[in-house]
Amino acid sequence: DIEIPESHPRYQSLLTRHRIEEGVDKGITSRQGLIAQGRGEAFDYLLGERTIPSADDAARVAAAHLLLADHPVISVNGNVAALCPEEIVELADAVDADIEVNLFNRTDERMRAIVDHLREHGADEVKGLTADGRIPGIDHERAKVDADGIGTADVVVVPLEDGDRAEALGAMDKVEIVVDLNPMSRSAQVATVPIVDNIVRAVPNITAHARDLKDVSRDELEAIVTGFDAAAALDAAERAIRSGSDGDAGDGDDTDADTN
Ligand code: PTJ
Repeated sequence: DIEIPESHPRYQSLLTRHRIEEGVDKGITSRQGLIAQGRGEAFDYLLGERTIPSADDAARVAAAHLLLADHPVISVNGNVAALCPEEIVELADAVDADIEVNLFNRTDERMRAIVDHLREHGADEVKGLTADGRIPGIDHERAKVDADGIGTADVVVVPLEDGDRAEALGAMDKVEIVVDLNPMSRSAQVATVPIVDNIVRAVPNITAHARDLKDVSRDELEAIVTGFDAAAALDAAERAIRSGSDGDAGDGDDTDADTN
């Protein structure tokens, strides 16, 4: 085992990387997951490894969607399972959502390893093994979902999703909440609610917002949801990455003043 001193300036980042390595060793994370992690780290570095204000807003909107949902489902892949299994279980509890394992590179062994891993981290029921539903428009293995899970969900959380599947899920008329550090990725672009943040920060943040919003009326939750502008959130994230600031619109200019 690697010992990382807590005083290291990039302690969290190194810890996260180590979790992905362990995930591969345990047969939870795919080898492609290592590449995905590397890409994510690069964007996170540029964001300053923090939750920018627009991502925090998006997390609150995601929480409102999840509280309003009839049947919310949180989709878990090999990276998410390795990085934040307990946090996923806590979010599912907070918003009364199902957890479903849904893999891009689906194998039976990895499906089972991830289901067991989530159970070890407190999950009761984990969906995904039945695979009696399909996402239309993508090839067989990647299309497999549970009919009583993602198949009939009205709101889905899909962290680190591949672009094709994110598009196909969006085409099924579901509210799609995507967590992706790359605001230019297709998944982020097609999401109803893109959260440009590291999954290890975004998931506990959605849970915290859900707890805050627990006693808020449906009308107020609906106002939070309809007030959200996904394109503006993506623009803010891209600006933050390019400039190293928070990426808030109107920083140093008056673009808000000339909308008429
Ligand atoms: O476990 P599987 O088989 O379902 O495979 C999962 C991966 C992630 C390998 C698969 O979905 C894949 O290939 O994804 P991509 O196309 O590499 O996209 C991953 C996206 O997630 C990229 O845009 C990364 O920037 C982003 N990303 C990587 N790590 C994180 C992240 N976003 C948020 N938090 C992270 N920790």
